[in-house]
Amino acid sequence: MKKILVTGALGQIGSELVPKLREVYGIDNVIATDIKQEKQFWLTQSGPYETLDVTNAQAMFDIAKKHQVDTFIHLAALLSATAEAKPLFAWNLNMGGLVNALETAKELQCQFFTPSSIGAFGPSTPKDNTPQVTIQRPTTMYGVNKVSGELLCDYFNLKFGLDTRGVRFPGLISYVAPPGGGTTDYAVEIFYEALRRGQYTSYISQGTYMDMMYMPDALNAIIKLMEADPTKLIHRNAYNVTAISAQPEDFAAEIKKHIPHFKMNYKVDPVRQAIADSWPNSIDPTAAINEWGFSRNYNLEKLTSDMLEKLQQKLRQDVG
Ligand code: AKB
Repeated sequence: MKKILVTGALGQIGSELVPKLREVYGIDNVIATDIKQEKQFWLTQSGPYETLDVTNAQAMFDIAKKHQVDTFIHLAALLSATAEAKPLFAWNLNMGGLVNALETAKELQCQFFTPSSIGAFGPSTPKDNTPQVTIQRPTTMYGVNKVSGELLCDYFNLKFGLDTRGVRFPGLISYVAPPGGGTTDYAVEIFYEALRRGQYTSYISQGTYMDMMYMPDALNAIIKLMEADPTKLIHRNAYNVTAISAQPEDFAAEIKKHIPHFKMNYKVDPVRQAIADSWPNSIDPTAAINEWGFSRNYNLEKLTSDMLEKLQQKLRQDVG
């Protein structure tokens, strides 16, 4: 990775991945792109930035060529709940953007990364310790996009020799940029509401397990996979990765250790609950561990204390 283009750079992952990549590979070697033009985003001022609608294939190619990139990190996509509300729009954006990104990467012979998700699994997938290779019959538009994306990345690798790599991310927890439109977003909102109001109403019911991961572990996973020896990669698109399997009350109990008066309420949203119910309780990351040394640093306890500390600082700065 010498010159890297990132799409969806102002989203939840991009907002932290771009600064991290700039730290490792140099500010001028990371081209951040996003459909948003707003000047107030600090990322647009802190290094190379281009406005890009990923459904515009020519514009994407022109930007990538202009900056002579050798690595393409394609993050722009709608998350599960939004995709379910606007399925056709989601198909066009998620798949159209991905095809354009793969074509650009092919023309310019770039290394390629795009995230898949636990959403690539469905109700007929084994629920516990879900294997790397298993039944993938998702019942959501997001899941259909993710499985299609995994297959498309495999196709570009097999057919054109493109160096495609990906992971199936669980719910990502972070304090820099909010996720927006996901099913696992409750696991981020709970921290904001715990600090602001001392209580949170969860739209996911008690007893619903899903995989989660703290953002620093997710960023390390992307960089480690992209730096991995290609001859070792058998399951390129995409690797199961996870750090925590938790239900809403596990987060509440952990937060209570820091904020004893914290109170959790439940008002289940049937749409997001149905999506969560169709996903695994926990996935098995053994292939990622064996093939490129995936590891996680944050369990629920460590994540919770770091998240509360960093978010409190952020909220104080926002007020001040
Ligand atoms: C979502 O909830 O849609 C995402 C995901 C697990 O892919 N966070």
